[in-house]
Amino acid sequence: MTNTQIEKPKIAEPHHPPTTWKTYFTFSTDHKVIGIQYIVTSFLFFLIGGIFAMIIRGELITPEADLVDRTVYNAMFTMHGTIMLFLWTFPVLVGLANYLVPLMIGARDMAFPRLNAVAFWMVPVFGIILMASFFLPGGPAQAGWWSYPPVSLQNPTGNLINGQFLWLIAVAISGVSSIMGGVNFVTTIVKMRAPGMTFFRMPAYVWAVFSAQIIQLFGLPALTAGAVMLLLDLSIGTAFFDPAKGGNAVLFQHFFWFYSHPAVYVIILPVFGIFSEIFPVYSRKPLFGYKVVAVSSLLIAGVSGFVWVHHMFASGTPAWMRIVFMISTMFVSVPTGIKVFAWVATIWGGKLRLTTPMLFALGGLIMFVFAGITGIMLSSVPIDIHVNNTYFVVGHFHYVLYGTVTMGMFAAFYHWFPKMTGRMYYEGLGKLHFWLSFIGTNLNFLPMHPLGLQGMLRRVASYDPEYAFWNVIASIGGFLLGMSTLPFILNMIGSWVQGEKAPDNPWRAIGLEWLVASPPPVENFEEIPVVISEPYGYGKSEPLTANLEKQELIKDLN
Ligand code: HEM
Ligand SMILES: [Cu+2]
Repeated sequence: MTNTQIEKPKIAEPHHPPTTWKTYFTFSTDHKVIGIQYIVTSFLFFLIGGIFAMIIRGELITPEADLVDRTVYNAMFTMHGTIMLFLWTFPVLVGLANYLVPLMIGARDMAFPRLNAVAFWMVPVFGIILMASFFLPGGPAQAGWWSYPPVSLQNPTGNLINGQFLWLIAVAISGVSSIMGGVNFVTTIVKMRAPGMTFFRMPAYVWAVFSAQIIQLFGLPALTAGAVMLLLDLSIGTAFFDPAKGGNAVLFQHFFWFYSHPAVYVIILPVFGIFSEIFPVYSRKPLFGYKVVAVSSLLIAGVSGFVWVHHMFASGTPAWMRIVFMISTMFVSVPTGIKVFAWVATIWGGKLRLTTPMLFALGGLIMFVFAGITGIMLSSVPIDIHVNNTYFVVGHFHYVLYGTVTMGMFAAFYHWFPKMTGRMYYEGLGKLHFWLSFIGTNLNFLPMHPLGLQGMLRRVASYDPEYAFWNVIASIGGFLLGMSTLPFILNMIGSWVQGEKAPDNPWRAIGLEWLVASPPPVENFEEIPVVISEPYGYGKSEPLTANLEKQELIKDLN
């Protein structure tokens, strides 16, 4: 099929009604509406996961288990981790990619708009299924976000429909939804690019989404199959993973991590892409080493498929296998280091504008470097054997998930907010949000590293009083992070309702999405752009397209 064959029926469709707030509650097939639906839905779940985090930190502010019942504590960390990953991080990133990818490659929509809408509507469905487990006898799942058997097979109430059962159904639906998304993104990027938009003219963000979605396609079937097999073990008594019946519990860990390690790159690659878009705009310089940055995303995606056993160094894994996976894991730092170098070189000597999106991106980069260092420490077998299952690991992955991914998402929200809504956000509130988040993240998660090195285990409601000091600091940081969302919510709602009207290109950025109105019309481009140059032409006076730009505009951009 060629480009025109896919697109023709869309152009021929009759006039769409304008987008109003009601549109967001419909089965819309417009990628921009779906993008915002994903973002808003997942942000609501971010708040729920955040409330659970506050309860966890409230429990841990004293050494005794005195705030909630221990089973409630188990449910809290399990649901916190599950919601933050499956209902915040994954869907919010898919939402942003949905909004941006068609605009950035000069397409009118995704390749399969209806599939896109179905994939989105599965998110509230599995979100509600997961939350419904609070109303069952025995409450939600308690086996942690990774649901290792035999713990996850315990079923203390003896009911068929229990918290773990709903958890597994939710995760399986989430997998199906994400596979649909993967098919759609990969097809869109391969097939729907505007004339002249060659692979090496695509923004680095699109390369990152492309690489991340390829991982979804090869990895997710393993997790989804593992979840279904565990569900069968739990409900109809098969024995894939149940050691008591001759099953193999470690096999589940393979299914789980074969996807869930690459999944961290599904998460982090688009955030790397966001950094690659934001640093050039606010430094007024081209992205340093653009082609290498673009290809390194694919390389990371490739290597990510061969490192999963680093989560299983303490699962009775044979020594030779540990060494192989230790080396392959360390290799990921090569393409990743290239990117970090490229961003620093982009910022270096640039005319920096420290607006909110730039602050969030810089803060995210700093915390990513820290997370990268602790990550390399963890990839080393002797260190991991020592700190496995301690707070050191929790500290490490929160620097990734909060410090880098969530901060990167905020950078993206502020940067593309004027495009999405046609309104400007309030800079003062944005900066307040940044400083609360940056200080809160470090206060919350830095203390987890000394705690882990001293031996404090994760997933415990009570601990030895010698750990009290760092836990108090961490809880204060946690509450600060809870508060940091308030100026954000105020800013987003207030600006969307009554913010100053945004021009088409408020940041003087180069990219196809900035050549259309804010917010973009339903079909994105009245005339499909003809791309004639590489992205990030800051400081050069070449136009990006042959047909959409006015000459004065290009001069103004440099
Ligand atoms: C204010 C913000 C947050 C706080 C205070 C917080 C706190 C915590 C704590 C203390 C734990 C360990 C629980 C235990 O082992 O008993 C935990 C686990 C976890 N958190 Fe967070 N967190 C926050 C935000 C996030 C975000 C944004 C994400 C992901 C994007 C996330 C993902 C996870 C995951 C995956 C786990 C592992 C759950 C498990 O062990 O099964 N957290 N969090
Ligand atoms: Cu991993």
